[in-house]
Amino acid sequence: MLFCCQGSEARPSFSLMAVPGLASVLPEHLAAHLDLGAGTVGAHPGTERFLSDLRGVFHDEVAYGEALARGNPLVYRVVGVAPAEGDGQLHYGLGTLQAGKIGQEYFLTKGHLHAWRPAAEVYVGLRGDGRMILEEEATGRTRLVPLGAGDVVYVPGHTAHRTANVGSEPLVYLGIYPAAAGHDYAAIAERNFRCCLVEREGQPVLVERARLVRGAGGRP
Ligand code: PAN
Ligand code: ZN
Repeated sequence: MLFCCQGSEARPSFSLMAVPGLASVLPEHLAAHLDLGAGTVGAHPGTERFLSDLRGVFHDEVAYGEALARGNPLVYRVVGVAPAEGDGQLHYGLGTLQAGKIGQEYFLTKGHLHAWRPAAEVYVGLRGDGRMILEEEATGRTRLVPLGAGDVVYVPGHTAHRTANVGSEPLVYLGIYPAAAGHDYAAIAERNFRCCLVEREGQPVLVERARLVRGAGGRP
């Protein structure tokens, strides 16, 4: 086995990622602590999405503009961890999605397809009350599934996915996916999801985007 040295510490080199077993992963990537309150995974850096990063995501552009004029809140944060690359390896991410709405539509993530379309993903809800919107790429067929504390969601390959917070506390969840999955945001940025998750009489309801009037508070 080859090692590279940093100071007195000998550690496996990333040039050995093809080596199977423990040597393929840096020791500090074998275990990490999730802080569900802070939304952190050890000291791994996160990506933050503010309301201004989500232009075009919400159907009610008037409500979006008004909300942005009032401030630019953090909507969600994702800490992605890539312990190893290569066939069979996994990556994971801890998501923390704030509670809120734009018009009648709940705060949600941008959503994406995996660049490697067959890549599936498992989500585990850790805190809060959320939903996942799953949309089959080829047909637009859509499913709404619960993602709250204790819920597990299986996202099949070839399926666009996004999370929404339908509660009043931050929604915290873990997503685990193949290292080779990659993230394709372009297709979603172009056409968005077919359905929106809006509040109707206090309940989250999935409504076809085409049936919602833009800028009219989400009413059909
Ligand atoms: C998740 C997502 C996370 C943020 O880790 O990346 O929920 O959503 P967006 O990536 O759509 O902004 C995942 O599905 N990874 O594959
Ligand atoms: Zn994903």
